[in-house]
Amino acid sequence: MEHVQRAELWVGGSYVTESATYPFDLRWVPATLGSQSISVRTIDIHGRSAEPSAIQVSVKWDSEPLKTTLPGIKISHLTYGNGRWVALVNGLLNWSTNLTTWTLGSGFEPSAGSVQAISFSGGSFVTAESGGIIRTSQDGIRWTVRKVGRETWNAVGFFQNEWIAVGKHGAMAVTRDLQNWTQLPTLADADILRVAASPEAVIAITADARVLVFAPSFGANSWSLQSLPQSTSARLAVWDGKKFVIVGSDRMGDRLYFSTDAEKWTSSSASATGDNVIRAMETLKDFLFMIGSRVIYQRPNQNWTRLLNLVEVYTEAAPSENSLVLVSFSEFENATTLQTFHLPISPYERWAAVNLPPAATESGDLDNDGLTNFDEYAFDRDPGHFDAAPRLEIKLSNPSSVGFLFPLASPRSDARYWIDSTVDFKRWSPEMILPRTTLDIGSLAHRFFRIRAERVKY
Ligand SMILES: [Ca+2]
Ligand SMILES: [Ca+2]
Repeated sequence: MEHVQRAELWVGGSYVTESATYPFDLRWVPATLGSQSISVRTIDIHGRSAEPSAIQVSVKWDSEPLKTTLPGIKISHLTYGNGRWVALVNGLLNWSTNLTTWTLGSGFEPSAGSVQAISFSGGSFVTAESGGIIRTSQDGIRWTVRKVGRETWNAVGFFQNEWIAVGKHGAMAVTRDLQNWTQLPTLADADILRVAASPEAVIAITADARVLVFAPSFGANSWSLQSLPQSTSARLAVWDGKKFVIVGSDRMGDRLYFSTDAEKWTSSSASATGDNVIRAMETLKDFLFMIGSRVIYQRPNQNWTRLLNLVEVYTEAAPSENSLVLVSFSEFENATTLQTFHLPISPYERWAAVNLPPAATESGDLDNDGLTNFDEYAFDRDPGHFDAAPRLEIKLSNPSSVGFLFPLASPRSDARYWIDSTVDFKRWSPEMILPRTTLDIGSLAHRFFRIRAERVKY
């Protein structure tokens, strides 16, 4: 075999794609999970083909959680930023790039306070510690220690170029440079546990279920104080990209509070998510995750969806670029378990979350242009605007074969593009899958072609 001209990829005995350009980059999006056989057929310039034996691969769902157990170490306060993980490992600040190998950071004095929280905010790692200690680092490796007052700091947030520290007995302090801190007058005597910020407002929650709200639109540097109805305590708060979410609890269990403007709040029992007790709450790319006895997530404007049931007790969660890591520590086994999984969405779902109203389905046609919502995605059209159907251009290369020009600059990775043919516009037969572009039509007098997109779920 000499001078390979093109290579074809076959999966499970079916043609998938081909390439005629060295080094023959062949891509395939699996449509089903489990074991599959893959083979590559090469064709040389004389039309002779060769096919080495097939290989077996196992296809797993992208979101299948990866679990790691690290014996002998206790990891807590896991945080991600600047391409690095930072956490308290056996009580000391460590960093890691792979969650498995941990290295001690510098600038940690054992005599300093006990760490209550580590956050990555405003481009810096910031700790909140007892004894008024706040430690900062750009890279998560070298730390600078500062003493800000005497109270225990519980959390640090970032809002409009300012870091805000909150702590015991209503302590609050702000800074613009992480060096010079200004302590604010105390508004609540209870412990302030968490702080969360939207583009317009910042909220801080107290252990006795009150919410401190600061918004520049309220006027001069003023905070307002509200009470969360029904709850006797509050402990978690986030901004999920669209709304503030607070987890509090009443005698019946946990309650969730929602507000887009930090003024008007609605609430529901946490059991609406399928879990009575929420141990951790995180956001990642406008997705809101609740971790209790299971992992539940909510897409923007959509209902709760269960992702997985948990066997271990996971007490915290940390988001990185596209994945969420859950952390569990067992005193009994003296080991930390980490579970990692990627965002449970396909490229189509990500597009739909931005471009379609919540109730729209992939087979719906919002703008009545004959293209389904999925077609609009697959052919890069506007789901809210009447569009022309995708044009399939044909070139005749020789009397017995026809070539097609793919009508898109780049195909979607979770769409499969079919060329169908008909002679009578009544019965269509599938002919081949793009990006294969040449079809042998033999001596048939005439035929019509269309292009069709099919969703590949993974
Ligand atoms: Ca449409
Ligand atoms: Ca359209």
